[in-house]
Amino acid sequence: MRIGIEFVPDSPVKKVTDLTVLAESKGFDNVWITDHYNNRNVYATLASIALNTKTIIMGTGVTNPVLISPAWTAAAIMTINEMSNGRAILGIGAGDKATFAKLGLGFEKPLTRMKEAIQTIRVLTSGKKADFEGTTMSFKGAKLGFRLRWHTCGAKLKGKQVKAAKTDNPMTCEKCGSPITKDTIKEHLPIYVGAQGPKMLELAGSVGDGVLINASHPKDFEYAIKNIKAGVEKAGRKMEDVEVTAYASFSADPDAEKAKGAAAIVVAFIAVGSPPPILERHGIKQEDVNKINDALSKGDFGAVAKAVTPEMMEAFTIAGDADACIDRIEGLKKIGVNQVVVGSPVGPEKKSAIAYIAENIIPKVK
Ligand code: F42
Repeated sequence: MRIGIEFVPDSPVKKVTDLTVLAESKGFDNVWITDHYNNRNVYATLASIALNTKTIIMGTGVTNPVLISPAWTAAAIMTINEMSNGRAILGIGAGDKATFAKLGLGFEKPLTRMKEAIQTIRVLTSGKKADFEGTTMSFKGAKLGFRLRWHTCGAKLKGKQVKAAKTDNPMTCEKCGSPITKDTIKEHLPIYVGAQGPKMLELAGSVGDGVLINASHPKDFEYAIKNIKAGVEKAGRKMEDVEVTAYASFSADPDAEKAKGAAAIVVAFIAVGSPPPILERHGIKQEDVNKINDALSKGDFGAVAKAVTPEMMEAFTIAGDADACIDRIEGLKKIGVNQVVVGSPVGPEKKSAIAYIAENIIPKVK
């Protein structure tokens, strides 16, 4: 089980970077930075993180192929990959329909667009030319002007070292002292698919190195894994090829009620954004969700928090003291989740929650 953390860059890059440095020092494996046009830019944030950390794996969590061309995305994520010495992951999803409407952008064929974008990004990030006529996009000989390859020890490789690896006379790595062979060269950029719907989950199973599922409850992951498996089988792959990641709302504190209180507003937003089948899956009444909508329309956040029911808390967040969070993570592990991302709000206060999670949860679930 890997443990990641999500940050929303709605505060200055320096603050998000400092929190990531803290998370890295406390043993978190991954950091995921959300991408919304109205926040600090995701790649500027990742660039700062790349230069200020040493081991943590970093990803967009998630960008989209509507607002940003896959060619631009390929160059941006490979720049972060270069700056971080091969620690970048591209997280990509269909995008936020509500914000696209504000930007005058459409949301046609989101699944097809994702499929074509991933195909293009794979070609471009492996240094090849994209010549592609799709339904939602087309490329006529686009190619990145740089190509990155590393030795498994993390050393960046030069063209002559890569060339020699293909011969019987490989060169020795200056960093680790072992030979650079074609089996020890790392080039592949991992792509994780943000997915909720059945077809998107299936696509993630067919083409993703991982899948980021915005959910917190085992029932949602049972459903998701069934669909991911269908994609894995169609593509002749294995489930081990896809890292199933719970991109969960999370709030931990020694005082369980305080932890739950901090998560209430996040849970309210998830509840109002959830389609009827998800509400039904968790036994949540539409009339209870309507009460949140009423309070939201009046801007009364006190009433919003009060309108959140215990069923909503159970369904949409992992919140409580360490024992409660460990129980939930162990449950997710049993059904096939490989990474849990500690998402918003993390806890009543981010820095102390990171320390609390690192000391009391991470050692028990790893
Ligand atoms: N969105 C953001 O904008 N920013 C973020 O930082 C962000 C983070 C994030 C993290 C994890 C995660 O899982 C999602 C995240 N999202 C974020 C949301 C993400 O961008 C998507 O909005 C979200 O995942 C919802 O997408 P979905 O997987 O439910 O897919 C939607 C688009 C959907 O309708 N899927 C259908 C399905 O069954 O999966 C497929 C629809 C389909 O088949 N469409 C056809 C096609 O060709 O595209 C066309 C059908 C027709 O009738 O034309």
